[in-house]
Amino acid sequence: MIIIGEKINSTLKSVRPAIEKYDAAAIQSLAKRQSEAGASYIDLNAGMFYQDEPDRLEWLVKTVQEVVSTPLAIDSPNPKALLRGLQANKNGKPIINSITDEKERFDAVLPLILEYNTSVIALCMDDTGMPETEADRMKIAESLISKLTKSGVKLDDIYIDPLIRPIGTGSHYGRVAIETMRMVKKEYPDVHITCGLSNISFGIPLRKIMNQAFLVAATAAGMDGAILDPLDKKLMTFLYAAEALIGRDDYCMNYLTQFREGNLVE
Ligand code: THG
Repeated sequence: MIIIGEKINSTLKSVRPAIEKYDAAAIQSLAKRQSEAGASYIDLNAGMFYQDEPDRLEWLVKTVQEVVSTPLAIDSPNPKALLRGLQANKNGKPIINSITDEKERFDAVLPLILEYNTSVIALCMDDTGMPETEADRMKIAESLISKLTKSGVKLDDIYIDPLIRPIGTGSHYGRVAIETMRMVKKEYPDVHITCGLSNISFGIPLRKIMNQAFLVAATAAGMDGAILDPLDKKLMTFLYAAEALIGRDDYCMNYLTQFREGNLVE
C-alpha cells in the first residue's frame, strides 16, 4: 500500500497552530513519526491559510525536508501554492494532490506535472461537480487518464481518487467509491488508486470502526494507496492484514515483520 501520511494538514485543530506560529519542531516531529511509521509520502496542506497559502506551503516543504527524505504530497487546489511547493521540493519525485477534470484547474495543474516531473492524484470531479453514480465517476476517470497520458504522463504516475463522500449523507456513497475503484483497476491495471479514507465516516459515531471497515473493503476492490494517519496503529494493523488477505503479501512476510517490530495491535 502506498501510504500518504495525512497529519500535516492545516484543517487539523491540533496542527493548525503549529503552522500558524511557524513551529518547525512540531511539524518536523509529525514528519519524522509518519515517515518511521511507514509513510511513502508526507502530505502537506496549508489550505486553511487562504491569504498566504503559497508562503505557508513553501515553509512546510522546506521545514519537513530538513528532517526526512520521504517524498512529499503537495496538497492544494491552488496552482500558485502548488508551484511554490514544487519549487522548494528536494525530496525526490513528489505527488501533486490534486488535479480534477474541471477545465481551468486541469489546464493550470498539467504544466506543473510535466515541468516538475511529478506523480499526480486525479479526483473524479469535473465542471458539473461530483457525479452520483460509479458509471459517471468512471467516465471522469477515463477522461483524466486519457488526457494525462496523451500529454505524456505515465500510467504509473497517475493516482485516481474516486472522491469519498460521507456514508451518513447517502447510503450509496460507500458502494459508489468501491465500485469506481474496481472499474478503474479492471480497465487500467497500471494506474494507482487512492482516497482520503476518513471522509467516509464524517458525522457518524465510532468513526474509526467505519474507516477500518472501509479500508479493508476498498483494498479488496483494488485500492493500492491511501491518505490516512499512519500513527494510528489499529488502522495500520487492518491495512497489513487486508494486504495479506488479498494476496499482496507473500507468506504474510510483511505482516509478520510488522508484528515482530511491535507495530500491530489487537
Ligand atoms: N483526497 C485527496 N486529498 C485529500 C483528501 C481526499 N486531502 C485532504 C483530506 N482529504 C485528507 N486528509 C485528512 C487529514 C486529516 C483528517 C482527515 C483527512 C482528520 N480529520 C479528523 C476529522 O475529520 O474529524 C480530525 C479533525 C481535527 O482533529 O480537527 O484527521 O479525500 N486526494
